Order: sequence, then structure tokens, then C-alpha cells
Amino acid sequence: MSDNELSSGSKSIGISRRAAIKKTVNAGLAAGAVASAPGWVLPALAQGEELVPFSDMPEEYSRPPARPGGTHFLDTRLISSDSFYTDNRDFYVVQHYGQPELDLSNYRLQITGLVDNTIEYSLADLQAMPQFDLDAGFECGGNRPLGIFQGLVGNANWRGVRLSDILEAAGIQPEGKEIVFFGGDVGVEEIRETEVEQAFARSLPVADAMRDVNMLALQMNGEALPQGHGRPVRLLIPGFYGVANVKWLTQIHVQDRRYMGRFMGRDYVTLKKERVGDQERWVENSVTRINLKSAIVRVSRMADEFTITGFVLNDGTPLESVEVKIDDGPWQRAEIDPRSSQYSWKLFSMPWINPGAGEHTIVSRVTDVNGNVQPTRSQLPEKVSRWENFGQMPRTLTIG
Ligand SMILES: Nc1nc2c(c(=O)[nH]1)N[C@H]1C(S)=C(S)[C@@H](COP(=O)(O)O)O[C@H]1N2
Ligand SMILES: [Mo]
Repeated sequence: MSDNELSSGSKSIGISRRAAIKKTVNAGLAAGAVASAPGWVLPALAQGEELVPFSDMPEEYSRPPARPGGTHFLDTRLISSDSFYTDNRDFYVVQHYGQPELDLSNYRLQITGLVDNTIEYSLADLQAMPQFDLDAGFECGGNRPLGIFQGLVGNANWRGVRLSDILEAAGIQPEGKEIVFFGGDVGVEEIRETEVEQAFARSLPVADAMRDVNMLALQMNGEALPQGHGRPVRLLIPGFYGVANVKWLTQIHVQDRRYMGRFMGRDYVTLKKERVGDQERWVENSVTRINLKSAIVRVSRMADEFTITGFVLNDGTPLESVEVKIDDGPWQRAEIDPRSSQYSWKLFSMPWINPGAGEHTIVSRVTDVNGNVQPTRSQLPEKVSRWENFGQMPRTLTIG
């Protein structure tokens, strides 16, 4: 993807540029070729800087370059103070039914259901509406420390239309309780021994949907939304796990009951033990708001100076502190990147003064202003699903 093909300066893609857009989809292949050069797979380092390898990571650790249409994860050792915004070509990619290529000239976003005005927007209609931009980072609800080292994570600047503007224009009727967001991607699901077609979809109660930070995003880091991230329009629900951010958005439907499709009712559902009144019960919940989480992803060395770097994600509640503990030492405050904002990821770093030679364990924890402290993994509730892994993540490494 060459930059001048994808970014059109201010106003993203016009319908008249359809031919050019077709070309950029194919140009993705060329980008893949560039991406396979070894420099891409290895973390960017400043002159004289070297990474200190983690001993919990295989020595030959690498990941394949991003492939058009495929899934992708970030080498989190790439996260440094110069990569506050994740490069669009390296932002993680997850989808469950493959990537639909929507026809931009016939693209329509339909607003249906319990509304006063059923509306249809073309891409040009959406581009002509007032736009705002926001930094937001998110991770997949299935992100995990092992194997991919938290790689299903990224942070970007998003630009688009306020969701509440669209919902207000449609006029939600009093019986409207739940807003369902459908993607243009459809898969076959076996439900009760019957195969049915279902589009990827997620839903929100009206109050959550009306938050003024929610966006129909048309741009990502100053470029038209890339194909893999939902071209031409995706939902962005800041502070929620990635699954809420419906890509290739084609329909918004208002209904009077909760939506129970696969990604709300069966998948991306956490099963955990909770207190319900005075009973301990196994409770299922849809993956929604990002739990308070920090993770160390990088230790670098410049001559004799060592730096520990990591990221924090949460639901947007302001933070009190991020702390790092080395071996059995005290918790020490890390510094939070001043570019952080409410819904961006918060990068943190801490100098590591005179680490002794030998094996070390380092771990971080974040605390928000309400006094919530990131728990250790053993303090997390007993859980039977792979979603929502936010306990403290100790990392090990050897200083030579
Ligand atoms: N239409 C559609 N939107 C989707 C998905 C999908 O399968 N189809 N996957 C979701 C999941 S599970 C995640 S983690 C994020 C990933 O967004 P990204 O690929 O832009 O990083 O997209 C979400 N939006
Ligand atoms: Mo996800």
C-alpha cells in the first residue's frame, strides 16, 4: 500500500475514486513483499540500542508479515516511545468470516427498526457529515501472554462520524432498547444442528450506544480505512474490547430486546465464578469493556542504560499509577507517556538501574483513580473461557 494511494489528504475516499481503490487492494500484495524483508520482522531500534531478549520467548520468535485478507498480530517488542500510533500495515487483524470487499460505489449504511426515520447513507453522505477524531487503542478479548506475547493489540488515531448524530437523526423510539450493528461479512453457523447464515454482529444498550465518543470510523491514522480494518466504515466503541468494533458496517438496527447472535450470546462470552448476592455462581458475560490491564513488552539497552516498556489498556477510567516490580524488590512507579489520552493505550517506561547479571523476573501493575488494582493471575476469579486475560504478567530475562 503506497501512502499516496491510500491517504487522500483530508476527506478519505470519494466514490469517483473507485478505480483507484480497486488498485490499492491489489497493491496490498506488493506491500506484503516489502513487509517480508527481514528489517520488518525485527523490532525497530534506535542507533546503539539493543533489545534484551526475554527468556520466556523462543529465541527464533518472529511472526509472518501481514497478508491481505489474513489475520495478523503485532510483535509487541516493536512498541516503543516512537510507535505511539501502530502503523496501519502492522495493526493486528482479526475477523471470523473472512474479509468482505464491499463495493464502495454502491455502499449503503441502513438504519432500521424502531426509529422514526429509516435512513440510508452512502459513503459520500457519511463523508459529508461533521467528522471528529479520537485516539483509541484496543485488544482482542482473546489476547494472551503466551505464544503471541499480547500481539492482538494496537493504538490508532480514528476519524469519522459521531454515532449519536446518526442515531439522533434516525430518532430512536421509546420501545427501542438495543442497537445492533451488522457487518457485511456472513458465515454459516451450526445452531441446534441446523446450518444458518449469520452476519457478524454485535449490540449495545441504547445508553452505551449514545456515548459521544462512539464513532463510525472512515479513517485510521490519516488514511482511508484499510480493507482489513473494515473499509469503508467500522464502528469504534472506545474502551471496549476489539470485538465491539464491527468492521464493514452495513446496518444499524434498533430493537426492543437484547440481541443474542454468536458474538454476543455464544462466543466472546466469559464464564466465571462470581458472587451473586450471597451465593457463588457461574456467570456468563459478553466481552464488553476492557479490564484494567498492563503488560511489559520490551526491555532495551543503550550502553549501560536499561529501559522497561509496556502498555496499559482499560475502559477509559483515569489512572492513578503504573508500577514495576523487579524480582522481590518494591513496586516502583513507571512514567506514563504524556501523549496518552482517555482511550488511547498508555505506554509506560521505567529505567532499570544496574540490573545485576543473571535471571530476573519483572512484572507491572496498574491502578486506576477508583482504587482498582490490576490483580495477579491467581487473584482473578475462577474462569473457564479464554476471554479477558488481564492478570499481571510476569516476564523473565537474563542479563549477561
Ligand atoms: N465485521 C466484523 N467485524 C469485526 C470482526 C469480524 O469478524 N467481523 N471481528 C472483531 C474482533 S473479534 C476484533 S478483535 C476486531 C479486530 O479489529 P482489527 O482487525 O481492525 O484489529 O474486529 C472486530 N470486528
Ligand atoms: Mo477479537
